[in-house]
Amino acid sequence: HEIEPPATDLITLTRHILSQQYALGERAAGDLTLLLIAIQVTSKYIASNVRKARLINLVGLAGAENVQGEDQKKLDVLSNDIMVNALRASGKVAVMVSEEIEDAIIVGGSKGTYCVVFDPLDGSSNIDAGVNVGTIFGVYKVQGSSGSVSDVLRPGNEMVAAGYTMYGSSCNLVLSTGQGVHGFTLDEALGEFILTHPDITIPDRGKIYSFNEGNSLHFYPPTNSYLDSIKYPKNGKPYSARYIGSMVADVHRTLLYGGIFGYPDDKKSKDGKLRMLYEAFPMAFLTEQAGGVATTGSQRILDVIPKNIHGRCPVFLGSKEDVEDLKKFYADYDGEK
Ligand code: P6P
Repeated sequence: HEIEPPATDLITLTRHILSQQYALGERAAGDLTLLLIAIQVTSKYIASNVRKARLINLVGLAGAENVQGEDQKKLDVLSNDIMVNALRASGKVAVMVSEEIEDAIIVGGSKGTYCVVFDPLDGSSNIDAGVNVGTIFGVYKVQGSSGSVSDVLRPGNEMVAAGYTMYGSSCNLVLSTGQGVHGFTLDEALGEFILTHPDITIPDRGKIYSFNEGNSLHFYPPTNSYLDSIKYPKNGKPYSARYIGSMVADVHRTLLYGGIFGYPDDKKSKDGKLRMLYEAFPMAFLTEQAGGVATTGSQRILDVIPKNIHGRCPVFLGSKEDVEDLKKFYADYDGEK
């Protein structure tokens, strides 16, 4: 049995970004390339902290002191600081919005040409249980302003790039710059993200639904009607339920296996739970780039205009046929909302 020779033509994330930018005619290593490389470094650093979190008491609540006598930071606060510092240092960012920070960060005197919105460690409530968590980010190009909140209160359809890094059994970075969706796996020996999932394409229909049915009591009728239609189908097999409770992990599985992920609006949460800028928009961008559909139930997620930087919206995304089925139940509904 022939031993496979080692690959001699590794496509690293850096090389992939450069080749995509060259395809766009940006011969020099442009600003977006350098910004994405900065984001890549933050993912590696966060990955190393998540990996050793339980060993150096980074999980759970802050309180303990570390060797420098600084307050031990919770992993999500640490991840936030890593991203804010790296993005500021890149010199490419005019405005930042983080899930961890109340107000937008305007990078003073910036010549930055991009705005980055991010959740530095989404799903962090799951860390203590060792469940996959992730970083989610979206990128807007600044339209010639010196940087203000209005540069990010824009619909997701104006994003130029989006992605996530999932910290689990391996470290996977999934990225789109508008030319399809590509997945990379961190080779810790090399310290490089290697292209392992080129051109991720979501199946037209799946067999999995991913909702927190613990909220069914509060769901509006169309949500429950849709779920009943796949749990008690008139013909065919019922769908399987998979819900990890960490958006990055649930969306990653949906992109690869197909099906539908939903965090609905309901009587308890009028706008749902997930934040537009750094959860719904980036994941909707990736879903559409992978050939899927992402809706609030009544409109395309990427067309929603956020009123404030931490605004929420309902999220249903995944295989186009599954999401279109759900939209029919919403279209026919004109009851209480
Ligand atoms: P629930 C994690 O806290 C998170 O923000 C997302 O990662 C995840 O999809 C959602 O909330 C889970 O919320 O209410 O089902 O626990």
